[in-house]
Amino acid sequence: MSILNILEFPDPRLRRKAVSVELVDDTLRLLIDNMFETMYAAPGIGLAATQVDVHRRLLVADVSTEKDDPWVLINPIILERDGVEVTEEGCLSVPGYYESVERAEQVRVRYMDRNGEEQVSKFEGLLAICVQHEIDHLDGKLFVDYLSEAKRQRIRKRLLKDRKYRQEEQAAAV
Ligand code: GNR
Ligand code: NI
Repeated sequence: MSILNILEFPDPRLRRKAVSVELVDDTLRLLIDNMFETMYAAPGIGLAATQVDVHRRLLVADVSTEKDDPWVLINPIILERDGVEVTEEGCLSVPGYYESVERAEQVRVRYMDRNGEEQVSKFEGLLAICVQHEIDHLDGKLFVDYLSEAKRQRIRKRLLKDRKYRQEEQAAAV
């Protein structure tokens, strides 16, 4: 297995809209396994294919403390939303920033599992928040899009500055 590179805001590739998965085969399952390894290593509670520069409608998640409850959602569609909840969200593609985002409290989702079987599940709690956050990624949307323009620009500038600094450090170390 391998750890994949995670794209960071404001990378324009995070804005691409992912296309449906046509075939659930061993090649896709290898990608799924690599996405889990990448998510657990980060560490994060979810990861969308878009974040690893694969523009297919696929996400993985595990919000359990023991990291023993892996979920794979292929071609997810939200059928129903219930309630409203505000959560402090973070994102592996926006490292170091946490902000309040309003989402549905519960979602009913149709998707395919890793065997290509159609499923419908109802999600609640942190998993419901995570699934909505990941589906946003598949549509090219980030949690910073729910913030004010001023806040988003501030985060964008700081991340670009951090990255420039890291690159200079790396260049100096050679
Ligand atoms: O690791 C993550 N934590 C998190 C916390 C609150 C709401 C959403 C998330 S998802 C995030 C991992 C990630 O960036 N997935 O796209
Ligand atoms: Ni994210």
